[in-house]
Amino acid sequence: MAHYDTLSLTVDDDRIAQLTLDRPEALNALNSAMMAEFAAALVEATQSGARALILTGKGRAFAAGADIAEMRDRTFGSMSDANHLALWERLADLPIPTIGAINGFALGGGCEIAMMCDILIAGESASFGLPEITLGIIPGIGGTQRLTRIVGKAQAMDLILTGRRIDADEARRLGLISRVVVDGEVVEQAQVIARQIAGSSARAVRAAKECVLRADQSSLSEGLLFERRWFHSLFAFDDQTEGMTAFLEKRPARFADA
Ligand code: CO8
Repeated sequence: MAHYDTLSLTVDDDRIAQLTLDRPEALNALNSAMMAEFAAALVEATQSGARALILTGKGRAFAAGADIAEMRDRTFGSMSDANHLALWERLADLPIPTIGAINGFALGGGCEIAMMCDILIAGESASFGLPEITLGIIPGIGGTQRLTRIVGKAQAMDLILTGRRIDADEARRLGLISRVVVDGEVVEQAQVIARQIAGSSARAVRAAKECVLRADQSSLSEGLLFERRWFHSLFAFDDQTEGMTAFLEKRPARFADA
């Protein structure tokens, strides 16, 4: 694994990658150096053959948003000319499942990155919010779009226009996250989920992820056709025969590496 200054990347024997944002002194505020390393680490994790990626933060935050100290003196030119921030979006495009393990504050850009994950779980004392409005800006890496799709217009307007923070329970009630777990066990629980996923057919996992994501981007009829085509396609691979034979023979399935 390469050395990174603002984050760490590990891949264990079960091929679970863990990317940990590591600027705890600034509550893992997201700066340019971290964005470049983040994009590089996603490539490295994918190329390592990882079957799932856990994303978390070191210390008492997942990430408290974009680095305000770095951002304060930016201009329209410096932001738009370099299409600043575009690299964060790479997370949403990752082919393998991503699990956000939210261990504390997930605010602003931190909340936006969290929403790019496929599965989101959080510790009891985690908190979420898009407080950009209080800084004279708006969310810039998908917050207005993803939050609205996830929780609907009424809740998204409430959160984005007020900038208020919500706790993990409210986030779960709104459908922003799927599970609340004991503080201190967030990464462990994410690993349990990742191992479950890694034990399934990699092709079926990829198909399922693509189909669910398609629901946001297509009409129902197009999405249903996309799903059916993927469903048919999976019968072209040995994993389908193995999975069904294993069930009938009452033994665990042994799926081939994809
Ligand atoms: N940027 C820079 N430094 C930060 C940030 C931040 N976003 N958040 C916290 N820090 C620093 C603090 O300045 C402080 O540093 P120091 O010890 O040197 O003074 C250290 O982290 C600890 O923070 P606090 O002392 O404030 O800790 P508290 O427990 O009192 O408060 C809070 C924690 C509530 C999380 C508070 O730090 C806070 O409100 N932080 C800012 C949250 C925020 O407004 N986030 C939105 C930023 S804007 C944004 O994300 C734009 C998104 C669009 C682009 C996305 C690009 C990635």
